[in-house]
Amino acid sequence: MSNILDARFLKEFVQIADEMYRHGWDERNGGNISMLLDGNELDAFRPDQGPIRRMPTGFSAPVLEGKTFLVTGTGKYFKNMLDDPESNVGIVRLSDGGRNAELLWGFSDGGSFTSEFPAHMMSHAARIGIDPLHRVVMHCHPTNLLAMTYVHDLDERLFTRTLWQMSTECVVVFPDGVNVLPWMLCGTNEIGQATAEKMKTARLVVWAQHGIYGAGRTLDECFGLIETAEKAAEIYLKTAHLPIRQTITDAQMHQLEKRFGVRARSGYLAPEKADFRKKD
Ligand code: 2HA
Ligand code: ZN
Repeated sequence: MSNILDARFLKEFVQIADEMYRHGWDERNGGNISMLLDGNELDAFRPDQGPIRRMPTGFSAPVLEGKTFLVTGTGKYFKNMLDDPESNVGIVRLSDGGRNAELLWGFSDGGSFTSEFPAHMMSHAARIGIDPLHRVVMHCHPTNLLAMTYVHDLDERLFTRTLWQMSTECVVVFPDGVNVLPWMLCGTNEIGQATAEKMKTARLVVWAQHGIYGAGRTLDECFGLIETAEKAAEIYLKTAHLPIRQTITDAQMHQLEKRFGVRARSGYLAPEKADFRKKD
């Protein structure tokens, strides 16, 4: 049996957590990550061992029955993930229709999964329904995106359009845009359900005055999504108080759609014909 600490999926997971910490997105115990393990990743590491212990989840998620996740622990610091994965991270398998999580590895100091487990698991359930290759949910507290939720309209179309205008690659990286939840109490099934609902139409969900959720097929994709949106928010905050002389127009975004083969979220850009009329 191989040592799970050598597993590529675990190394990548804690490396990304460390990168997030170094970006300043995960102060103290802020943030959490979960990644669906698609089955055979674990085969080399724990042939047929039973669960270490069983932990109630407080919700039900029948579509996740039997699915296994690598997940960060409650109260754990991203700063410490790389040095000590075994106590900061766990591998859990959902059972009893999602009502219980069986610990297969990790949380070696007696810990448990993140307090945001409902938002993570419900988001996984929502994204798997849309994209069979979906794997990763990531939550963090990026400074500029968070700051933006204090000064910008929280209307999803307006919020998305502002981010798209802040850098040419934004509409290409997140053509589905950014959904926004108003401030809600974190760690609850209610915010979990609301986040999952928002995840049905976008891979980025901002929690106003708190942070952001990202979903993706890989750790890199998910990290890159948040990184791109966060950089756009930074440019917004650097320019919002200055007189704007020019921006990226909707006509230019339509050019980007064609060049990169993406479709901006329906109704978020002015129709192309309207742009042509404006130019006449
Ligand atoms: O404690 O980020 O939302 C981790 C969090 C809660
Ligand atoms: Zn948080």
